[in-house]
Amino acid sequence: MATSAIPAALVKGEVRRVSRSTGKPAVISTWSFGVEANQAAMKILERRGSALDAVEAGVRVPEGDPEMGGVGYGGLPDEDGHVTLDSCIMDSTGNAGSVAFIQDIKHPISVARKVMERSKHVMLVGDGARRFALSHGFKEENLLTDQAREAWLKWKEGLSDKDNWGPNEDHDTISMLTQDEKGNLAGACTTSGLAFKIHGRIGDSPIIGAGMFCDNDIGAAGATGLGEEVIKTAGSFLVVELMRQGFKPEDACKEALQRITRRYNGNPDFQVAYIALRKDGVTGAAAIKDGFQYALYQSGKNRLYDVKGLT
Ligand code: SD4
Repeated sequence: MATSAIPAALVKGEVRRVSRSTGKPAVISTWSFGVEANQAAMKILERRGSALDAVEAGVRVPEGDPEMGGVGYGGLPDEDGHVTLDSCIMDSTGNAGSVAFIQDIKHPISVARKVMERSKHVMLVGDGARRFALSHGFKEENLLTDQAREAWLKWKEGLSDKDNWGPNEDHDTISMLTQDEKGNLAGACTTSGLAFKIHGRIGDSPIIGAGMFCDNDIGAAGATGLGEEVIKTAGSFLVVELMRQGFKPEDACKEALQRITRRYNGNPDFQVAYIALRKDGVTGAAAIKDGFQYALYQSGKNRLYDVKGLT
């Protein structure tokens, strides 16, 4: 993990079991690939690592695995055949880093963390982000797998004008929220975004407050689904602000989704889902359509949950 900031001792070494009774530590993440990602994050937390190290380690799992849901390496390309990635990360002090429309770098989340820790900026885009990554020792790699290229060719041959936002389509974003033993929170969101999108399209995932938001006094939230709708409602920020106003995590997620569904007469034909983790360890999730799953690792159990859609 040369280009990751996670201390090696937290990745390998002796596990020190921590208290199971408080709900801390906790990891929640989107979709079924979240189960394996949670495992990696919890490994860090059990060794008393930070929420930030854990969240980075967690989302690196699907980012690096071509078989796992198409986050990062193996992600479906844009309409021109380019895999372009969006990622953001936020820590318990309110620091944030982000990269958008970055190409040829396998672990954009670690680049986002470098932007947060090694630059004065929050967000780097495109070739600038790639060059920043290369200057920090990341390797240039072809991220388009044969499987993803075949899917792209099929899409082109079909001259389809449809994207893949239907509720039953594969989803390809991991949002993850972590709480460490000290109670500190962190969040990350990383994706290859909408398949066959227009070259240059950036979704919600790298946008702080849209794809993910973390406020260490209140809680954290993360999104998946149609990014354009998440951006227009400042989705993750809204979920956290609703929790600040007293909404329970699940109710905050539902209320934030209703800001979207109201604009479509209560029945949009796309999916958006949120996950939330409150400062006291209570979690929640909601989705517009059936089919959303999230993984929660808390009190010693790592489980996948189905969420019933609101519409
Ligand atoms: C995007 N929100 O780029 C992401 C895609 C996603 O499950 O979440 N897919 O709009």
